[in-house]
Amino acid sequence: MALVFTTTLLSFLLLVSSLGYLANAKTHNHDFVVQQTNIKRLCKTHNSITVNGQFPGPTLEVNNGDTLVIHVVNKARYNVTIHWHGVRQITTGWADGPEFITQCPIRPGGSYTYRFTISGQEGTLWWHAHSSWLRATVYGAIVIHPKLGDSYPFPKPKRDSVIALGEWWDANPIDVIREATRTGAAPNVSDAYTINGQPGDLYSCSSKDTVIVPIDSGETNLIRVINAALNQQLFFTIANHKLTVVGADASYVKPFTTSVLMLGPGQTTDVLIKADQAPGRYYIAARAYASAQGAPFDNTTTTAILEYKTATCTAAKCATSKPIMPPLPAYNDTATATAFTTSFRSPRKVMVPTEIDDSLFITAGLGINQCPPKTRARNCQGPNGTRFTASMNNVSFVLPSNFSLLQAHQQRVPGVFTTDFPAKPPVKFDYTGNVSQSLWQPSRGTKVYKLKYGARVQIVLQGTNIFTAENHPIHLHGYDFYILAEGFGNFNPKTDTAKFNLVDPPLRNTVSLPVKGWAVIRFVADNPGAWIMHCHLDVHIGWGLAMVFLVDNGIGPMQTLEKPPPDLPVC
Ligand SMILES: *[C@@H]1O[C@H](CO)[C@@H](O)[C@H](O)[C@H]1NC(C)=O
Ligand SMILES: *[C@@H]1O[C@H](CO)[C@@H](O)[C@H](O)[C@H]1NC(C)=O
Ligand SMILES: *[C@@H]1O[C@H](CO)[C@@H](O)[C@H](O)[C@H]1NC(C)=O
Ligand SMILES: *[C@@H]1O[C@H](CO)[C@@H](O)[C@H](O)[C@H]1NC(C)=O
Ligand SMILES: *[C@@H]1O[C@H](CO)[C@@H](O)[C@H](O)[C@H]1NC(C)=O
Ligand SMILES: *[C@@H]1O[C@H](CO)[C@@H](O)[C@H](O)[C@H]1NC(C)=O
Ligand SMILES: *[C@@H]1O[C@H](CO)[C@@H](O)[C@H](O)[C@H]1NC(C)=O
Ligand SMILES: *[C@@H]1O[C@H](CO)[C@@H](O)[C@H](O)[C@H]1NC(C)=O
Ligand SMILES: [Cu+2]
Repeated sequence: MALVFTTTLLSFLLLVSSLGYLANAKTHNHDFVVQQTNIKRLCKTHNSITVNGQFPGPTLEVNNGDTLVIHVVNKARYNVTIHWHGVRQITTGWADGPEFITQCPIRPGGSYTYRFTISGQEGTLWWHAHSSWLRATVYGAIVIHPKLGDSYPFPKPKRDSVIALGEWWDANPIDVIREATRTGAAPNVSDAYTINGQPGDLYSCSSKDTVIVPIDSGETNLIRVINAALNQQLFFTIANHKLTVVGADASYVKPFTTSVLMLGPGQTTDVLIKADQAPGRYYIAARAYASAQGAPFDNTTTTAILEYKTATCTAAKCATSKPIMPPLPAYNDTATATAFTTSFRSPRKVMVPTEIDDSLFITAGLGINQCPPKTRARNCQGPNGTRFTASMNNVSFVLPSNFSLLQAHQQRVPGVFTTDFPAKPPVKFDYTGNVSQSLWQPSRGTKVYKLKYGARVQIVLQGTNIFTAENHPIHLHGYDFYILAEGFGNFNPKTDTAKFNLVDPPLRNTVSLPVKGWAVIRFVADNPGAWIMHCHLDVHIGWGLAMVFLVDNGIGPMQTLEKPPPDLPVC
């Protein structure tokens, strides 16, 4: 009797509290009009693609638990889709956004409404176009505050600022990628990096628009850093100020203090900054972490200004002073990048899957395709008359063109993909040694790896030295994963398994795969759908550095992919 009473009371209390929670959760409606907009940067005006004429696009500000309904209208001349980077999209896979994976593109003149709920995520995420190179100008922040009534796991910051790092071409980015696709060569590198869309004082015609980040003496502020650059890992620092990292990819982390951050494209890092310096102006700066030896990269530096708004620091005294410039690590400073990426821990002990159902070993790296005889030389401008490519487990991923993978999966359309993505490399070799050129040419395919609902998955990601080794920011859609360990050289199960952090590993959606190294991640496949895992350098995804997990439905509506929305774009 007593037990029955207790459980009834308990479920009543649970019902009341979940109703209370539902009452607090809000639905935010937004219209995103993708359109051409004149934007002047580096002394020249370009007709760029933006959302609502804004660059960067609008910031979406929500509380954990809220629902977003975003009506996207495509008034531009390109196909477009929007991806909500890092949002788990549990059972709402149709709203994830990568073109030809979860939907066909929204064609010029078309529209699509994305509906999804933010659940259990707090911190900073972002949204961006997931079609060709449109995300160069089509991106914005997603700021997720704690649920109403909940607090941050640190004292409430006085101010909250977003810093989105971007990459600017003094050209149409779509022309840049189309030219590279035609020639087979690497695409032109960018001409500037940007902070909230502005290159800053070190570039021509830019100083008058340099972004100012306000701070007042004594206060502690939250800065949400997003790497929205297309193709470049970036170091980030603020002159004379320590940064206390408190979150990444919309999960809190055990706080640690550093003077420099390194973010791969796709990653976010939330930091607290205390105004404990003499009132004045301090540069916020970012420039490349370029891990590939000898490859060209944009070696410029973007800046914004951290400006004290103190009474004693009036316009006359401070606002005209030259900001202090911080030192930045050398472009190839892998030691600093590694010291940073290995400092992350979850705030407390977490439930890491210990038994594994699907154990994968996936190589990730570049390749080159020999040009078949009779191919025109102008289409073979890669190294020594080849074309650049890239692969995972020697499969260079090819996007379908007549169905999205999720549609093909759901409607059982044959001939769109095969389910034979290999769980291990087809050939074992010294991945980080001097790789024989006979192994440099991957095969092509639209191959997926099937997972049962609830499967516990481990992936050893292994970088290769094929053509050139480099750091790859590997991003998984639909999931956050624990990063158990990372290291250099070839992963060795005999010695490296002992290094796994099974206690408090960080939870991320993008892992920085070390140059000539490996990383191990684990997740539970508790979200049905078609989820792409890819390098977040757009130049590499275009070359095929991607694969897709197809995750089955489980039991009941909470474990089943919703029906496709009626306005889902079809090919
Ligand atoms: C790429 O760079 C080359 C060399 O500077 C230039 O001639 C070409 O026009 C650029 N391509 C695009 C699409 O901007
Ligand atoms: C950037 O690279 C160019 C050549 O591409 C070189 O002339 C210049 O000195 C480099 N700048 C820096 C700051 O390294
Ligand atoms: C980094 O680059 C400098 C020259 O710019 C070179 O002397 C040094 O050996 C490089 N370090 C590494 C680790 O590649
Ligand atoms: C290109 O050719 C040169 C000379 O034959 C050779 O030394 C080099 O290894 C080749 N590079 C590639 C990427 O094939
Ligand atoms: C979709 O495209 C693939 C590859 O071009 C082709 O093999 C398949 O038959 C097409 N499927 C349908 C239903 O048109
Ligand atoms: C890599 O192997 C090739 C072919 O075996 C050889 O020609 C080359 O010298 C080697 N390079 C290095 C750096 O060992
Ligand atoms: C990849 O597959 C191609 C084609 O089958 C083969 O020539 C090449 O050696 C393979 N490379 C690796 C690294 O497995
Ligand atoms: C735009 O998307 C459609 C499918 O919806 C596709 O057939 C077409 O090739 C795409 N256009 C470009 C330029 O990619
Ligand atoms: Cu990559």
